[in-house]
Amino acid sequence: MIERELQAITNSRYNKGIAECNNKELYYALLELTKGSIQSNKKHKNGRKLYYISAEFLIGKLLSNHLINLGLFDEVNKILCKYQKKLTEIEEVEPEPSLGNGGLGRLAACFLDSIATLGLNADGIGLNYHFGLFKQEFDNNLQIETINPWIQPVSWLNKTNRTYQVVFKDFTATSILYEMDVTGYHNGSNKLRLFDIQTLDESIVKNGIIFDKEKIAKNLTLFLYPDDSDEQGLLLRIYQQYFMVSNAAQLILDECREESYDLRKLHEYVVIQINDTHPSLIIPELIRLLTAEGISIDEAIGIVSKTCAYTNHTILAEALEKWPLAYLEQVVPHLVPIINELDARVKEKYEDLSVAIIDKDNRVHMAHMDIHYGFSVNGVAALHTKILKEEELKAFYKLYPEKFNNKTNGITFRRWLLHCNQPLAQYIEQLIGDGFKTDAAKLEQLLQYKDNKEVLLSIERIKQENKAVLKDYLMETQGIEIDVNSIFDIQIKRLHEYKRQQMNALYIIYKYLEVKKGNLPKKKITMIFGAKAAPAYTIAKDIIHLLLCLQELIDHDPEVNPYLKVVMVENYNVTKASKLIPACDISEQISLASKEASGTGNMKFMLNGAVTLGTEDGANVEIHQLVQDDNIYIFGKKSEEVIEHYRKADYVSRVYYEEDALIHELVEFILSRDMLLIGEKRNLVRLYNELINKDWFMTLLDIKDYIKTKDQMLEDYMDRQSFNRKALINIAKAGYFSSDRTIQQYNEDIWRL
Ligand code: B1N
Repeated sequence: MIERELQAITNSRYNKGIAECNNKELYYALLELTKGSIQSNKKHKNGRKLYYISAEFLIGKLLSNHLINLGLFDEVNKILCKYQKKLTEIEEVEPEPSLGNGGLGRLAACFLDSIATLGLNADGIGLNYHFGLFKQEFDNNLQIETINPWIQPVSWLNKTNRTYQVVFKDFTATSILYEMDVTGYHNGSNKLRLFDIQTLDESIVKNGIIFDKEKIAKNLTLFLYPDDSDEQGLLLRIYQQYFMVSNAAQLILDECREESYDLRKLHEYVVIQINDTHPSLIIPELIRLLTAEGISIDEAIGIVSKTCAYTNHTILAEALEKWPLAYLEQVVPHLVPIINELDARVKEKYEDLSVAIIDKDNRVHMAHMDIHYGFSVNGVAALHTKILKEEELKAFYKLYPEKFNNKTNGITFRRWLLHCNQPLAQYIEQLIGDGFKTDAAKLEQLLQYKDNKEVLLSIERIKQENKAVLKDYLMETQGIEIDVNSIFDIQIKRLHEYKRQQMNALYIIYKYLEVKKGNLPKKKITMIFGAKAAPAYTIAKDIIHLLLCLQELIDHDPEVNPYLKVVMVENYNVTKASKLIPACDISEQISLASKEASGTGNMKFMLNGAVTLGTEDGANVEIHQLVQDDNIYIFGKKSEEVIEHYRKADYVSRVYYEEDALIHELVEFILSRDMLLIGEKRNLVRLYNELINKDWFMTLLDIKDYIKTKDQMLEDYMDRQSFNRKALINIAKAGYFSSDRTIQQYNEDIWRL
């Protein structure tokens, strides 16, 4: 049946049979076939509807995702096999939309998958960035940014007729709405709705990612969060945010009108989840639009406050948005009176100025607006929510204890197990049946095999198979040769000092020096990194430089390269994650305790049988509780202690550097003769000084414990059976981190759809 359909498509498109088509032609044929098979969810026409608004949806490639969800994956694979074609090769043709930076955007994508799977009535709303996040290239051991065009004439995007006017101070933009289907696992579909500006001009981008930041009408949806280090960058970000939420608000009210809903009862029909503060301007915008309908400002504020819910994703001060009122005056002056009114009401009610929306420097605290004028505030892991309540948002928790709740993040097992690790998924099915595919908690049934030698050996063999696949992939894509008989230690995530890739780099230096001294590891270690640094984040780029230099140094050192290999994967993205994660032995989750709100890579690794090496931070804390001490490697200072250091401002990295001989040696190595021969002096010196004089994220505080714990882990790895047992227990306990569970909790506690 499917075969005939595919045959018909290739015939009409290319005048060829399946056998004669190349991978590109087959990709477009499969795209057409898949699109034609998607059915929308009409079940909930009259229920409450969720709008999940987010500046980012890091959806990854979609072909296999849809095929799995539609139940067509196995059949299509078989058909292709018959014609000696491979889906994995066809997938290479599909461009990856990079509509997200990292965890926050990927979370939104996992949520859409689970929302559709659970049959909930919901849409995602965001922006259609033409070049998404930049593409990363390495040149001379430095990161270079180029554009990542992903939109093609034929794609998963569908153009609609919907268009709105969005009024800015200096011009009025006309929008156009694109939509993508979001399929649920064996259950209908929802929509991801991406707004674009009609006047966009891709040709204004020159030299990498440089473009004229003042031509808003031409640049508005070119990039996701462009460089925000200068004033024009910040202004552009406000333009983008308002464009997104004004479109969203108009769309939401239109859909209510189409159903003849009473806008005074908006909250009965609509719930809006504000994903971090990027969409927060929806609050004043909705109030503005409701008052334009003749509703009083009092009532409008009341309605909106019952409709909006806010998720916080970070406590990092620099990521908490505070817009200068003067900027808002420049871009959206019509919102300013409303924001002033919202602030005045807060100031009238509460004496504590720390909860004000507009501070004494005339900056608008977006999160404060969300908390006062939304009905729910949630953190994304137990520890993170605790810190919000007890530290960062303590004053607000006192005012509104009932609004605060935790929703520990999750990941979709369709992409992060069924698709990325088919050998493991099939083996699990063989052992415990396929119930885990719809009820992730059933993975616990694997525990009955935790001492079964044969099963443990099979788990090891599957990992080995996945390592071989990764080896071929790295050879093909980057010409890098890795040894499948080494331990794969992987740290993949955005580059940020709080995530402490620099600490891992110091470990590499430590191992390098150990080998030089003749202390050889029992087994070769392959340290793999993938990370993009924000174009304006100098120190992050210096850390990439350090890693690339270490890679080169070790590659060219025959004394060391039999024992140690460093690989920096270029342009790390969702596609690369799905190749790296199934091959991993050691999952690096080493952020400074209290700083990583949750992490979701940690969950993906665990699900694929990697063992975590991590601090008591974010969701690592919950992983630790689930797998217990024997099946995770925890090190470093706890969040209370870290927070205490910040409170007292008593952490001085130089003391660690001066008083500990090993730390001294590792840091000095950055400026060693060998390193300066390979790297750029300016970058290495800057990083060296940062570590000694600032080290805001306390690398030197935890480095010794990190080295000790990692070495213990490498030692324990040698007992294959016992390490495989840890892997199995991690897989078995990963069920809790299914985003289906997370979404069920959002629905029960917040959305009530
Ligand atoms: O959100 C993820 C968490 O798992 C991570 O721990 C957290 O770091 C991440 C400004 C952010 N928090 N904040 C952002 C993204 C883009 C931007 O422009 C902030 N990303 C996170 C999912 O909860």
